[in-house]
Amino acid sequence: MNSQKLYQKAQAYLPGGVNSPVRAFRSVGGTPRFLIRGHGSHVTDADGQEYIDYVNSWGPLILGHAHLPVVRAIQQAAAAGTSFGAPNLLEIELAQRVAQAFPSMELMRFVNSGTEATMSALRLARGYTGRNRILKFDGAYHGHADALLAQAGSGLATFGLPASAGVPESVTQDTLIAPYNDLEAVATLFARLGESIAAVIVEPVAGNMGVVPPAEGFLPGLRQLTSQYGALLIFDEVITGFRLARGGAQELYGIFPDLTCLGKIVGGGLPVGAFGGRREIMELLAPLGPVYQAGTLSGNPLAMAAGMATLDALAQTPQAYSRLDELAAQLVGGWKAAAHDAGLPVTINRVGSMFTAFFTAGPVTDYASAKRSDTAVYARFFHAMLDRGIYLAPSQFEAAFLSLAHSTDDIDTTIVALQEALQSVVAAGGGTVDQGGSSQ
Ligand code: HOZ
Repeated sequence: MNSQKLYQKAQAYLPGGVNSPVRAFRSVGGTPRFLIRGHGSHVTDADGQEYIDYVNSWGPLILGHAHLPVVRAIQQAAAAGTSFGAPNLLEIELAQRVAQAFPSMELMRFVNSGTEATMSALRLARGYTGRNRILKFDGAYHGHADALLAQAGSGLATFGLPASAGVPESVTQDTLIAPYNDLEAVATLFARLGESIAAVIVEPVAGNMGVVPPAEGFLPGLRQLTSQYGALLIFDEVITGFRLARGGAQELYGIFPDLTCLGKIVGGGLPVGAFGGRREIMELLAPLGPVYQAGTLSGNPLAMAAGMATLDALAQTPQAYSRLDELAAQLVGGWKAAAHDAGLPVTINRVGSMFTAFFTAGPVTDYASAKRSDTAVYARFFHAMLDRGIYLAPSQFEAAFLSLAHSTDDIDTTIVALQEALQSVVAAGGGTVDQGGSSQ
């Protein structure tokens, strides 16, 4: 198998053979597929096997793979120079489009990844408020900046402990952790420590513990508490921005943060992040203010061109979001029916075109309930789907994404595969692969 050979070769040069851990299939077992081509809703691996793709590069490819106008825009930009490290025209054009979709982002800065966006937004929030503490939610993932690689210790809503080797306790001690959707825990923390909290950072729809929607009142409650205590509300819309609606989750739920972090779709599949918000906050950023942040490839013309072409194609696609929603509803409906027929307890959380099927009776409302999913069953299911030409995330704790390139035929084919795969999982008596936990 070519993927097998490539995986062996990769391990000679890259730790674990990969450049990002979840790709190594450790939580589902087996050999990661080396993907050599993507077209529309399909990807092809090094063995010539084709798959219907529900990973979509973890979300950016809302138009599908190698969408022609995006490819052309990148080619055209590349021919004019790949990087200047100087102001260029395209960054203004993309910023204008983002500001139109996200009115809360009065000023913004482009960076190269979601990690950079969240890390920089937190620095800015600390600079603006003159406070050190930040609050994040258990199981939420905002990239791999040290302060955000924190996990809860024992007890409710405690100070963060390092979630990775190499992260000093001195960095995570200012990170407070509360369970997602637990407004009471957040209120308790604010009552105790509110004067020292710079910001609450939240995925308005959690996407990195699997998909978990915000409970009724959760986002308004966060907005109210942060305003009351003079802390900033930061929405990490790296996944949800331009995915759930043109204006992201903030448009969908009508709750507007002080700062927003974007990535993925805004770069059209090239490496981009962005953070932005109220003018008076953003004006603290260098060169206007004292909060430092910089990058040679920030505002890179290729990435800006890919982002612009993607946002333009989205804007020109009639009913883009209702079409995505309908396709996703059709797929999830078939998935639920197939799980019911197979007699497997499955809870599917879906918001628009992002969703996760958890192997538990549910409900899944936070990280603790997400972790009740039988991940060994997920591993068997994942491989049963892969064998049938369906490429899902190689981890239970991720989202599946649809693109506008997916067709109703793709959905029908996937539902047939789901029926067979779920039956085969039941016939095999559940899962056998030992799990290593969440794979962010
Ligand atoms: N951080 C991504 C999962 N939420 C995975 C990135 C990747 O492996 O490409």
